[in-house]
Amino acid sequence: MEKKLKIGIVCYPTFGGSGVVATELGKALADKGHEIHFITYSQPVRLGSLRKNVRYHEVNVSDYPLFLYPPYELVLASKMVDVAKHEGLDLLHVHYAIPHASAAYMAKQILKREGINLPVITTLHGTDITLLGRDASFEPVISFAINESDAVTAVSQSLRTDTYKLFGINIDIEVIPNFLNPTPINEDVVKEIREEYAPDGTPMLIHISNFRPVKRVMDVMEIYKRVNELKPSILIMVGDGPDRSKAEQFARDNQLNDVIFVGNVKNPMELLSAADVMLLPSESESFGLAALEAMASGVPVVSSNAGGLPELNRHGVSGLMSNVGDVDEMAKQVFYLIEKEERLLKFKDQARERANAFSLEAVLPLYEKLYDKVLNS
Ligand code: GMT
Repeated sequence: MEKKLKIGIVCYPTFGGSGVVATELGKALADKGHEIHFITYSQPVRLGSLRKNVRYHEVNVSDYPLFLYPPYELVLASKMVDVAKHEGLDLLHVHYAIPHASAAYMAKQILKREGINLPVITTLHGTDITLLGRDASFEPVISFAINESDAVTAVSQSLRTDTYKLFGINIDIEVIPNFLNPTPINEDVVKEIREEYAPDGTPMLIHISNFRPVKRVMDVMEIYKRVNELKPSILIMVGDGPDRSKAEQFARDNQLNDVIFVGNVKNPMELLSAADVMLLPSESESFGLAALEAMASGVPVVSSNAGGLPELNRHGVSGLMSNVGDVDEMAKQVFYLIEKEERLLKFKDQARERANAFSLEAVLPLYEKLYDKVLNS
């Protein structure tokens, strides 16, 4: 793509994978010379210090006593209109159907009245489809917002299939997988982590998530308990969320003294580089960005085979997979990986190699091509 564009990116600015992907996409596009305008309610966690070609527009919802629920979507739509008009956006790329795609629809209609055409691209990430799609109170708005987008992408084939199954969709959904933009690793920090948490070659297992029920963190604990009986190891639990205290209680009740809960970490790449095996037993996972980050750090993944995970994790290559809830099998698989150093090293290399298929170089052109198509249609 030759022409440099002005692109608005709307995402959840939090620790979730969708925010990470949207932020990394924006940063990569800015590096290629496009002008990127992030429109979010707080600065995206992975944005870091502001850089060339990147601007940030905060959406502030005033808390009037009149509102029982502050109307975030309306303020977001107004901000989209304002940025599109005054910055001269060529297109808006929203991540998540609600409220972002529905707010974008409203912004688009307002701009249309003023003679401005603002194409909207919606990227579906998962929970808006796999969880909210089953909820009748959201379904009509999600279907409408998807159908009214100028282009729609899903982060895996599995998510695309689920979207067609759960919603009345009459628009083509293109699969563009998530990607990783590698950040330089500080090897001294990796060494320090290893020395602090897992000295003397003790295997270090890791789990990263938002500790929501869909992540099945209690399965992580059950798997670790079994593995630890076979081979003493360390488990690092990264992130925070509703099931964290339950998992902490389980560790105390079972005297699992080598489970360390580190909370949310802005950039987990050093922690990952120090780890040996990643555990991701999720109930559903449209892609599994945390697994990709692990693989890119040379960490094989023991995961469930839910959703889009089989499109990422290659069984017997980048890691191993089992049915959701089969903690006995997953524990056996972790032990199989850490039992022999030679085997673990082989899996580590293979995980790194598999992650290359999801490099920025491979995926960024797919988004640029889509922008081109939408703008020329
Ligand atoms: O996993 C979550 O609950 C967070 C959610 C998000 O908003 O980031 O993750 C979804 O989008 C990620 C980025 O595309 C995917 O890697 C995750 O698999 C997906 N989560 C689920 O499908 C549960």
